[in-house]
Amino acid sequence: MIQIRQVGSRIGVEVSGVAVRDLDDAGFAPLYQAWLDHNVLVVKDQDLALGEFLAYSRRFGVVTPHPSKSTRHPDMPEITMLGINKFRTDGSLDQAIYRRGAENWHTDGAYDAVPFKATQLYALAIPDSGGDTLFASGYAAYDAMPTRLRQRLDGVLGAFTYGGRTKADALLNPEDRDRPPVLHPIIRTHRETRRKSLYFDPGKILYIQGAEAAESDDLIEELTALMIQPDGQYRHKWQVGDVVIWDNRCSYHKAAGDYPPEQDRIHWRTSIKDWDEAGPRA
Ligand SMILES: O=C(O)CCC(=O)C(=O)O
Ligand SMILES: [Fe+2]
Repeated sequence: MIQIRQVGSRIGVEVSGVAVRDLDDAGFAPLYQAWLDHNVLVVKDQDLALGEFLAYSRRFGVVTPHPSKSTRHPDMPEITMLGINKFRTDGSLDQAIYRRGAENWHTDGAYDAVPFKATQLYALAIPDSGGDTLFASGYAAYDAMPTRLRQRLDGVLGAFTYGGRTKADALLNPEDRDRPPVLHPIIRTHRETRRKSLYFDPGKILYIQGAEAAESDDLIEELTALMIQPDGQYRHKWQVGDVVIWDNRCSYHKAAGDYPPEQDRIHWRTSIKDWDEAGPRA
């Protein structure tokens, strides 16, 4: 029996009693709707082969290989592996792999002209302690913006790159660094829900277009301070077999990055774009 329950007051929904690999279109529809309504969808107790995870991910959109080529699965470039090859051959810990996603609250793919619609993870190994993923609602962030700030940023674009102002691009191959910035509206209307959210990523933004440098820095600081609303958060404590998908158009996330490094924390990940990639931004 399928059970759907909300796990956070403004973000997060958990589904149990369903095998995602067996779903037909009618069975998938309530999951997709629950995801749109709650930004983060957790499905418990799955047992998936690589191809099954990819097939389930494709129900949400177009699965796109991630620009970090070194962490792609050798047989299936659409699958990124998180937590693999954490230790270098000399035994030292590779922080870029261990702390991937843990430096900042962020949204995935803001450096692309068409950012990722969604990111999905499947948990294969989970440490005894730590290693949670934190989520926060971009709708709650928009709701918290003072009128003055909403008016200032209405219709305004931000410029984003992979490494942002600090050039944190250790996971990219040298030939993939220094890509030109892309522009996205800071206040974004979600194509499917029609709700407004704050589209922002403090680690990837370079500047606010049309603002003087000092004002741009002030705006970035102000948005960074308000993007995470206490009542807009959900913290996911992983279990092996969890499949979690989040909507990068209207939420932020961050790995806690605090687990014992000698223990395994391994996920498969897919990066999903919108169906109409050539069309308007979702
Ligand atoms: O490992 C995690 O908890 C999330 C990492 C992350 O930011 C991502 O997969 O996009
Ligand atoms: Fe991420």
